[in-house]
Amino acid sequence: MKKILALVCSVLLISVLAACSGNDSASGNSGDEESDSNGESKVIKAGIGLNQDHPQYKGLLKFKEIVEEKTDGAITVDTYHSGQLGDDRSMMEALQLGTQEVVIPSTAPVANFVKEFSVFDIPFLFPNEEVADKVLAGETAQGLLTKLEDQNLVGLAYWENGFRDLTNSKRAVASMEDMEGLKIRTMENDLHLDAFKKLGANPTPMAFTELFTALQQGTVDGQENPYATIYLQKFYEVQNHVSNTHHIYSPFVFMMSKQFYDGLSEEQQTIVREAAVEAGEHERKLNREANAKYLEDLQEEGMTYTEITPEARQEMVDAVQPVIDDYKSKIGEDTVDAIYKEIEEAK
Ligand code: TK8
Repeated sequence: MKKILALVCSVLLISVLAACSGNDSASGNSGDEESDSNGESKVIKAGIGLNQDHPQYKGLLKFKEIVEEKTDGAITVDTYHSGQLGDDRSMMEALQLGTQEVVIPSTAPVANFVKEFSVFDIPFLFPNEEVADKVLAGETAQGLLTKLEDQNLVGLAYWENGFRDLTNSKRAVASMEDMEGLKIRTMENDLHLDAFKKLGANPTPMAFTELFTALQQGTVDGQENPYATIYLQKFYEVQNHVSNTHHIYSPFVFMMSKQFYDGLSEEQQTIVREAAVEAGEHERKLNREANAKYLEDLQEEGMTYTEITPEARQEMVDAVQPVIDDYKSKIGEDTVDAIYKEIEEAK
């Protein structure tokens, strides 16, 4: 009897010891750090909200390729699309907690963490992509990337979402009048909300991960995104009308968890920073080709396309000006003035 009891106790003891050692590796952080200093591989968990067909995901695969090649596998990148890891905001919070390493959100939700990023969400700010490229490579925009460090985030590069265009299931929109009362989903950004209210719509802030279902169920009538997103996310299945409002140019911000970034060697920090920029150029090229191509495909899928006349667009520009004036101080006068100056210089 005693022998059996002793045997049972020793088996129990061994399994408890084994379980304790498993926990360490599960949390991954501390264990990895020790092993990291010994040169074992590090894993970047990178998530986006768009699906695997979108240029943003192709760009992320390019980032993976460059990082894994240049670090000889010392850093590997696990990629997740279609909001598998959450929406833009929740993924940024995961970076702050150190449970995820990379996310590439639009600037609109980023403004909830660093208010100055709302400067990029001023309606009708950029006249075209060329000017946007120059300004995003400029002093003020690059300076804003460093501001993310106050939030335990590291901004490595700007990628492109693109000019946003309005779609809806109710009626063709040729002017502000046609927008009257339309329930429009916006990103989680107060400036977007107030601008659409000024345009006469009835806006609702919502995470991208909830958008398709909300359109399908009629919770909202419409939304606004670049043509590539409208097509590749199959919004044509739940929307009937598209107009080239081009009301906002949305950049993406490629960002990394500061905790993870600070744990890298200097050489590895340079590699991930340069890879984010190079993969961003690749993404931007694919994204422009996609936005140019998919407007036609949307019409082939049965959506009606309405061209906004210069007069109708000017009416919208004038209507939102009071909102822009109001947000100048909220965003930060210096940042807004600097960006407007750089836009003039870039034209
Ligand atoms: C995807 C979003 C999306 C954005 C939006 O995560 O929320 O409408 O345009 O691209 O970042």
